[in-house]
Amino acid sequence: MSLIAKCIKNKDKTTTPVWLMRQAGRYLPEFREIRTKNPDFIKLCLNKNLASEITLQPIKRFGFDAAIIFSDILMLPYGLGQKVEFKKNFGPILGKLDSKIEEVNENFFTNKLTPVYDAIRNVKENNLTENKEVIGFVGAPWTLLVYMLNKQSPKKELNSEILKDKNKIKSLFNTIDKYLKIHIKNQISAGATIIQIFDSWAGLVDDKFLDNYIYEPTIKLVEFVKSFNTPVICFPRNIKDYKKYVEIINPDVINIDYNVDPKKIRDQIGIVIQGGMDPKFLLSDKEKLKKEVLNYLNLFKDHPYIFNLGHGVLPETNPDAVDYLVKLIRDFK
Ligand code: 1CP
Repeated sequence: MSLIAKCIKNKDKTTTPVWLMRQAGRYLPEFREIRTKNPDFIKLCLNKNLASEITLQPIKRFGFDAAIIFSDILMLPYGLGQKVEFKKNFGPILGKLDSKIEEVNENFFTNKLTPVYDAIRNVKENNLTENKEVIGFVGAPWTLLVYMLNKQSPKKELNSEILKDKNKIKSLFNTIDKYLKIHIKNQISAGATIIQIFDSWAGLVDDKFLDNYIYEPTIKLVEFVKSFNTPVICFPRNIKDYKKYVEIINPDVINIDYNVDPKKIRDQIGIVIQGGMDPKFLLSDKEKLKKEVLNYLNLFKDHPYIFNLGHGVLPETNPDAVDYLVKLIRDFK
């Protein structure tokens, strides 16, 4: 049994498992080497051999307890036929959402994303992932809806007009729900042993819309994942009330961001907790990093806890700092 499975299934507290969001990515020289030769990001995600190689890079280097498949949450709009491009130093740019989306069917979608599922199969077959989890993932319905309608990161600008047409939103939520379920099912069939749902823009939703935009669409997905007997991790980044979210959604694991007080969350929430540490600590000196890591490990020593960050590893992170982080966690008694 993997350390993560012991933590989730047995609520084991004796050993803290570790993996990091964005562990496969730009802070690794071996990733940048591949990336330079593959300027089209979507094409890279659809190259099953390179995608599985990139997924395994951080496992080889650091021996993390889980491999997260190298892909992107925006593969869903791509699979639905919406144009998705990544512009250097800008982020994603999506094309117009036209009525052709209604002509998409399960075959069309699955065919477009088959290399993602093949990459999961490749990763599963590699002995590096023996006794480790293979994490498949999706964007949460709200976060995907925002990208699909806003057509760029809401960090750049969120056009409030996009949320005015309630019928359009309802119908898009239905489409997203249908294809997210297909995407989840396909990833589990290919061998994903856990599903993580990233709601990166949950923090943008006003309290009065939480039911419609966050809770209702997410509950359906969480129940769907659980129906496969597969654990589900939710990350509603910057949501104001994690306790309420957990009570309503009831995932197996909740990933917290770095703007909340981990001690308060620990005292409020009974389920397995993941993450929390500000990724910026990986940019600071060893002493500061050590103090923060030990702070999290001590806070959670009597609570089932998976070490991770409060958001993704920053591109400017030195891999030596990640090495040191993993060592601190492995040596903690
Ligand atoms: O080289 C590059 O320029 C590509 C950078 C990159 C990478 C490595 C992007 C572009 N996506 C990814 C991979 C990725 N994305 C993974 C798999 C690898 C891993 O985690 O190790 C995962 C799980 C994601 C998830 C993802 N994509 C999220 C949710 C988590 C989060 O960061 O909040 C989001 C919002 C995206 C969209 C996305 N993909 C990439 C960018 C630049 C963005 C936009 C982010 C934004 O709007 O600010």
